[in-house]
Amino acid sequence: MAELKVFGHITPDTDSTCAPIVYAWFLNEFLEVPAKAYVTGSLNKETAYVLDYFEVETPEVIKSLSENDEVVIVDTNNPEELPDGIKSAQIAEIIDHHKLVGGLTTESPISITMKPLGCSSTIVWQMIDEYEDVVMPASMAGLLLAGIISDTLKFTSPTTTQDDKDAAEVLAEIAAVSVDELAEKMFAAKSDLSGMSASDIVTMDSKVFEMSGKKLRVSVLETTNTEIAKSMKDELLSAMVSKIEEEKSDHMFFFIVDIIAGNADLLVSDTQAKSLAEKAFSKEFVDDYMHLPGVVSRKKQMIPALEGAIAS
Ligand SMILES: [Mn+2]
Repeated sequence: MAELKVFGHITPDTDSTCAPIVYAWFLNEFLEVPAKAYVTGSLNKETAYVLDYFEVETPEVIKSLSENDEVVIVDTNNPEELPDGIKSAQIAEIIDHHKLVGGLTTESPISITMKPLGCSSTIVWQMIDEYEDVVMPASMAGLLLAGIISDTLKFTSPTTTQDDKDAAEVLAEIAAVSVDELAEKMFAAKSDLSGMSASDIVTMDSKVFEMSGKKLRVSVLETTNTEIAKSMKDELLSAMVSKIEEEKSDHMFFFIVDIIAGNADLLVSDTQAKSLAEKAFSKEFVDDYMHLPGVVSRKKQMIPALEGAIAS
């Protein structure tokens, strides 16, 4: 049997890096299925910090797939967010916590585990936890815990479920780490923008959505220090304009999320995007920023609001 390639979405984050690493470990060690984890691009600072902290090697980068590849997809089910060639590869399994968007097909039945939880790492933990004899090393538990802390913003995002909290509690015990301490270090790493260009910042955590025939790029910067990013307004705006021109998308939305305060400041690429945002959130822009108290989740808050506005 060919070695399964296990990976997450493009522009990898902590969940989409850690959940595949742990799932590949589990396939190898306990199901005796040869598997190897990959990442789909370079890691952000938070994820790099987490791998370093738990002394886990950074997986090899995978950019394209062929029909000979057997793959396990984690943390997305969207072909647009997967490496080139995904439609010709043999999909063996999907594990995800995003809405089903369609587009992927298989020749035979496969395992799909999708749950409306705060992150894929929680699902991977639950799948492993079904096997009573699994002994998880501290480092693997630590990676899953980091995935949960990252995706749920330490349980403050509205996407957080009780399952995520329960999993985190057990995983923290196995990993022998404090959730608060690990979260603090991860968020500090995430907030370090040194060495990053405005273009890096506006595309680091970024997804494209098709809505009512329009292509919207929606980016998020989660940080404990919003002032650093906000002070780069002019550079950020021109990086956003260049990005949509280059890829021919219609509008770009960039949410600077304050992890501590639990709110966002929104910057948009153009005037049409401005009116769309005003309709979506019933707020006004002040000095190019729209302040959005309580808004932190792209999946549960930003996208539904924009979809509602664009459809009406
Ligand atoms: Mn995730």
